[in-house]
Amino acid sequence: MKPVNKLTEADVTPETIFHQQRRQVLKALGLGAAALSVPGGARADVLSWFRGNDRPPAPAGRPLDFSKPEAWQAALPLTPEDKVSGYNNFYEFGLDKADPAANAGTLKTENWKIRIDGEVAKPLTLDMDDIFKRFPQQQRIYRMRCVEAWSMVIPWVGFELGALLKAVEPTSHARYVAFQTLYAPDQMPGQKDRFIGGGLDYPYVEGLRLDEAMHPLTLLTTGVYGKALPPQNGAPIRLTVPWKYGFKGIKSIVHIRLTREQPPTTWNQLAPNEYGFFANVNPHVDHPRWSQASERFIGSGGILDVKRQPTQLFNGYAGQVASLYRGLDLRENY
Ligand SMILES: Nc1nc2c(c(=O)[nH]1)N[C@H]1C(S)=C(S)[C@@H](COP(=O)(O)O)O[C@H]1N2
Ligand SMILES: [Mo]
Repeated sequence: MKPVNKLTEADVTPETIFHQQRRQVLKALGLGAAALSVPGGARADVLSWFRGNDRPPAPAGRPLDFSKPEAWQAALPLTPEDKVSGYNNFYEFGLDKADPAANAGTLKTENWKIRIDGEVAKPLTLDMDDIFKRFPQQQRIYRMRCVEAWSMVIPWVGFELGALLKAVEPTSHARYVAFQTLYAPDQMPGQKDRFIGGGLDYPYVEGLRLDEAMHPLTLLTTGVYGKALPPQNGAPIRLTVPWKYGFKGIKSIVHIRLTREQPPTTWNQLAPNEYGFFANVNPHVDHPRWSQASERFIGSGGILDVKRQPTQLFNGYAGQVASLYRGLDLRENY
């Protein structure tokens, strides 16, 4: 077990739990120790996956109304729903991939409010009814790439963050957008206990440059697989930025603030040399402790059918977003 302040995203399954589960995993895999002679983070991840797959599918959320614009229905093999909602990172509910599905039922999403303020002419507080009334929902099939080198393809339901930002009328000083997750230690055990929460500072915070936030690919997401987000995926509203590593996709948002200065972000504060502000998916810029050249695609296969595939620059969205970073050194600005 690493000291709490040295925990990083890909290295978080406590050794004790790992050793407890190890025999069970080996048995289930029908394999010897050689199968697990991979780096610690990846090994813990294999373990997590096994445990996640062992779980019943997540309870379905309420069906949503949405359109399916042709341009966004990418013809890619989808990650099955039980994996999208059974294999999660949401450290407020524990570090293991199966923990959010098991523990996030305590999240209270009724009467949710989201506040948008800061460098805007028209600050707003919206509830979810207001959101659904003002912003028509769309299904969009996006790739999702976690910094831990696994990936999914997910049919999200949501709307462009840019539409909400236009409604609040950013001032000429607005250059960044800061996001904050709910802070409610009574509902989120990881916010009360540093061991459960992995030593992150809570509330979880994230940020984008204003031009990234205004990009049409950037969504506020309210559903997945046609239904309201289950709590483990960040109910009732979370961010989806498909060309960036998954940790930018902050969950269960209560506050959006437009700012002049670049806002602090949770993973960057924990380990600035490992997790940058930009976090653009990039096969040529490795994480200090593992390669980003390829990724494990989590599809419909079993644990032995994990498909390794090349990582794509900007996660396959370079055609749409590369112009945002013209002239920027992507190695320095990771
Ligand atoms: N509040 C909060 N948001 C979060 C996280 C978290 O721990 N807490 N994990 C991030 C990470 S690392 C990833 S990969 C994605 C995972 O989203 P998913 O579980 O819906 O696939 O959520 C991101 N958003
Ligand atoms: Mo992640």
